Amino acid sequence: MSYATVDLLTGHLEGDGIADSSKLLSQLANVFADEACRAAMDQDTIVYEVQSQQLVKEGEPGGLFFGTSNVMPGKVGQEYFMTKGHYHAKRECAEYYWCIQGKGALILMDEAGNTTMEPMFPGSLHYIPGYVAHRLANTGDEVLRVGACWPSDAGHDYGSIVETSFSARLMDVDGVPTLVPAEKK
Ligand code: PAN
Ligand code: ZN
Repeated sequence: MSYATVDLLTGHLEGDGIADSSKLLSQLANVFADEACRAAMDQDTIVYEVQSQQLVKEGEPGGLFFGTSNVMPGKVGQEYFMTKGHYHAKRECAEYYWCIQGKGALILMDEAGNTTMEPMFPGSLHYIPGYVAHRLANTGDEVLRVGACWPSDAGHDYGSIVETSFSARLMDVDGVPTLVPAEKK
């Protein structure tokens, strides 16, 4: 038996098997369109944090992981703070996301390179099918808190995103979150 709690208002996890990690601006080189702007900002700024309960080994088939991601409010130039984004290493693995608090967008890209977004608001539920890369962006002025559940053998493929990047970026265009075609890598 394991014992853990999830705070229903914030998604904060506490108890057995919980791992915490955070991503600082210093760890996100070349993730945002305006790399010069990112490099000029305070490198200790937290962009996002992830908590997850992993009760089986990563890679073990049949299990599930449960997590909460907190994406901070902020922008690099006109681009909203966001997660690195990934495909699952085991491409067919799907995932659920649900928004707990804040305002943002789930950015999705299929393997043909079509990028779309789904607005996120408290209570919004998002099914991410297999073969679809996913990334969270915070378009509001408070923390975006998102719950997630994914297979323990899904894994994360960040390399494909580094190579080709998402085909569109979520930018603040006159105050409106807008998907803007990305410059080709
Ligand atoms: C999430 C993500 C989390 C952080 O738990 O891993 O939001 O985003 P990156 O992994 O892209 O940095 C998930 O999608 N797991 O599969
Ligand atoms: Zn995922």
